[in-house]
Amino acid sequence: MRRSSKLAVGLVALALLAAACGKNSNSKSAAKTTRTAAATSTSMHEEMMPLPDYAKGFKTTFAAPADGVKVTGNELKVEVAVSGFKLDCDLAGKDNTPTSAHYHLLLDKVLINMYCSPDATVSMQNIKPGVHKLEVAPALNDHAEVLEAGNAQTISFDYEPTSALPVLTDETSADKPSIKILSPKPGAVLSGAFDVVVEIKNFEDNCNLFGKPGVAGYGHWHANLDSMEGSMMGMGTMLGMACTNTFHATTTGLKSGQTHDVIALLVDNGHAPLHPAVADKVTVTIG
Ligand SMILES: [Cu+2]
Repeated sequence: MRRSSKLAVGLVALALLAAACGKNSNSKSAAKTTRTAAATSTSMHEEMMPLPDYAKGFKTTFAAPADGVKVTGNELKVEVAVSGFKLDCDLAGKDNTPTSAHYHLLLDKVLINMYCSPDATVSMQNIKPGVHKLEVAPALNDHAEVLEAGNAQTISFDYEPTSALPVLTDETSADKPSIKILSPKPGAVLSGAFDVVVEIKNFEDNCNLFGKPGVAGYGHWHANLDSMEGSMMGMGTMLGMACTNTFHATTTGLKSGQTHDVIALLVDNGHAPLHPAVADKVTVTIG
């Protein structure tokens, strides 16, 4: 009995996926015009479709909290159940694989972050009191999300703070933001784990604002490999996001002898690169 209901869910997911693909391929121009913020990059749907067949088997759900939970504190802890793939952030931003991926949490349809642990915490910083949506979706290494109903899950929560965090507001400065990669050094030969260490000036790095509405002068940075353009506002080649001066990276998934650019770029809370771009890069070799 269990088996057949699972199969039914799978078939529905397949049908939905097929329907979604068909719909998207017929409305490419519409998708483009609605994504003016990323006007220079290719339409997200165009890059994302079709998802590889194996993605149909990727599934994430909330083990906790329950749908409709009331949140009175300033963070919401979630527990995610994953099936059909192994959580692996070491491969994020690199080639897609049929077995490893990660998951994304989205707040009111906006990406918060990528995760590789079943437990995650969502900050209520700058969230307005009231009902909000939280979605969990499998994400391939290139961050393409599997958003179909059988793969992703959306719950709502009611934020009724007893003592809300002070709202972070625009911070304007005459000085331009900058980011510089201090490590690795250009020409470094890397093998295994390595840290990308940056120096950021005139910009407030803030994790609690991931996926929140924009606040001038605030955001975080992305560590990318080789490119900061293309699908999903340049996130297709994103190794990960950071809001401290250090990002822990690894050469896992890269081949010995290859040359790559490690790029660090400043982004806003919604993960869009600053305009004009503020970035730095170093070229390294995989040992
Ligand atoms: Cu980001």
